[in-house]
Amino acid sequence: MTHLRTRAVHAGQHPDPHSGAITTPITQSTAFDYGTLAQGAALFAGTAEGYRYSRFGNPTVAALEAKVADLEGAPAAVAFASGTAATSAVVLGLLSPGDEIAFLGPLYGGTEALFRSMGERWGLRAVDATQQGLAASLTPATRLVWVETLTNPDLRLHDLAEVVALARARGLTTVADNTFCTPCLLRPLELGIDLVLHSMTKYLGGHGDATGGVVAGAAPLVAAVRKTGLAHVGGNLAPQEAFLFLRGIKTLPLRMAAHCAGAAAVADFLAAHPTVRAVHYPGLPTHPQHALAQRLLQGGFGGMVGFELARNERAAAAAVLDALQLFAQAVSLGDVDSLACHPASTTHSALGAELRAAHGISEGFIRLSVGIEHPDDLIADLARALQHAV
Ligand code: 3LM
Repeated sequence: MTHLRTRAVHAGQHPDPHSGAITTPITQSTAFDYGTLAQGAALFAGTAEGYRYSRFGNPTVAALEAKVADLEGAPAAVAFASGTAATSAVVLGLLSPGDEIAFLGPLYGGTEALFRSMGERWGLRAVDATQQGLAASLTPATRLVWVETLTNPDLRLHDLAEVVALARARGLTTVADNTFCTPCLLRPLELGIDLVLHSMTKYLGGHGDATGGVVAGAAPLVAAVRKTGLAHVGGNLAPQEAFLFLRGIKTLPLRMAAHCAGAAAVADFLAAHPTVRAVHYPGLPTHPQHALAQRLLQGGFGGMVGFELARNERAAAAAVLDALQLFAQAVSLGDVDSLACHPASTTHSALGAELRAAHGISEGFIRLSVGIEHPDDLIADLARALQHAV
């Protein structure tokens, strides 16, 4: 299986040994019969492989972990109940009080808020390296470097080769949140990143019906994250949700192609519209990192589009968003349905006005998650709504 489209369908899937079922069954069981005391003791001592209790592992969840690991080119993966559970498992699993996380922002507002509030309460310092650059932000206490492969909400990229080179020279662990790109567009581990993370809630699931997260990378790192995130914190993914992600991922490459084509058409439309002062889409030749995007991304520039209204104020954003009919006004992203939101008052509200201003998230910024509907219908909806922007 060499092609991603084939692996998206088949990886992690084996006919059920009892029934021959092709689709991975939902193993809805809390505990597993290990038969003998000796086997139970070996499972708990970690000297035998097998299932014992679904907080530690479950066959449906394991099939999903194997599928994601395969698509990201990772030796191992561990699934969680949300992307945020995955993020906190990495932070709590790999860091100790006194350690620092250097991040290139902006990040999803919840991730940055987690680093700054929960992290700092537990003695972890979050260092925002966005302005002064990573090299100048690293200290002897830095342990982790965190980036998003396409930043939320403004669709910037980082030169991952540079990030890896800097981190490797100092023995730091790198984490790339690949939620916006998916392994269809970019596989960070191939570039030397240590751990890749997804909110599966988004493109991997793809249908807006399940919440989940995953971390993939080298086996010892994933084992540390697994132990903290599952055994200690209990953030395990439910088997029914794992089933939805297994099904969703089968069509991921097809959906991503449609998301990318739709977003490119929407970005072109917005770039020519008189009420729009800036469009953030890495596929546009005017994007400051278009050349880097061409180098890093394969097969498209993603399904997310950000834009800023010429009348750069909340009232203008509200007038446009409230007038949309086909786009749902909602947070989240990566669904087959198109979604639109106002990051300053929703996804990035927890940051506060000062940090948002530092990241350039203005009151007139609107974020679109372009679904798989026909782009002409989406553009007609935007054209109608933008009449309210003046
Ligand atoms: C959002 N983002 O609308 P969950 N990493 C990235 C993300 O965008 C997100 C997470 C992790 C949004 C969610 S806002 C209330 C809704 C790049 C989530 C966290 O824990 O599965 O939501 O993933 O931008």
